[in-house]
Amino acid sequence: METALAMRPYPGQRQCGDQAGLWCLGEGRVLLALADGLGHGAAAVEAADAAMACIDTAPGLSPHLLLQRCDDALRGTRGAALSLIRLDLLAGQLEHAGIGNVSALVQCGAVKRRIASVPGIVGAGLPPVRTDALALDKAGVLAHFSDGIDPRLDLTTASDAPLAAQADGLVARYGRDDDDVGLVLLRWHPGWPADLGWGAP
Ligand SMILES: [Mn+2]
Repeated sequence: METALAMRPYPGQRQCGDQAGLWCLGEGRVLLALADGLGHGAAAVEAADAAMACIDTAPGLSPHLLLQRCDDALRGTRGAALSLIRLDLLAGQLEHAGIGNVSALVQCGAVKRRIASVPGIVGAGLPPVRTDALALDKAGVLAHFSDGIDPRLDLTTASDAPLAAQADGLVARYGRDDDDVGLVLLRWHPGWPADLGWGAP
């Protein structure tokens, strides 16, 4: 498994109001989080940081429960869009729950799946949360991104180049210049997760 992160702040800002996190939970389970603080600048950064700090207290909870905890933790902030993806690499499964304009794209061979979030704002009272589940193939790539990225991004060219270079290239090509931009790429290979020493007992 490889990951790469590419963030770009709103023009003129020093900090990016999009924040990403990755937690390795053991036994081949990984949690990815992407938060987009509303607007941009310091208040957006504060909201996105609050989401990451909240998740960090209990990253092993389900995406649904984490959204509820973050909704409480972000009261008093401007609020954020937040997408949570939990991968179980031993079981070959993905679980997602998200609120607001943060989404994901999974590509396994010719199969391409978009994972959308429910409209709303974390910190302003959650709408009904939907959890999506997806079976993962043995090799593929996942992009997790804010609305600072054009959702029509194409991962088919993301094949052999180093993942960090691909992330930078996707931001350059699909990033909007009137918003914070946040993109995480995660790629897994045949033989995973045994090549990480995560093989089933
Ligand atoms: Mn945004």
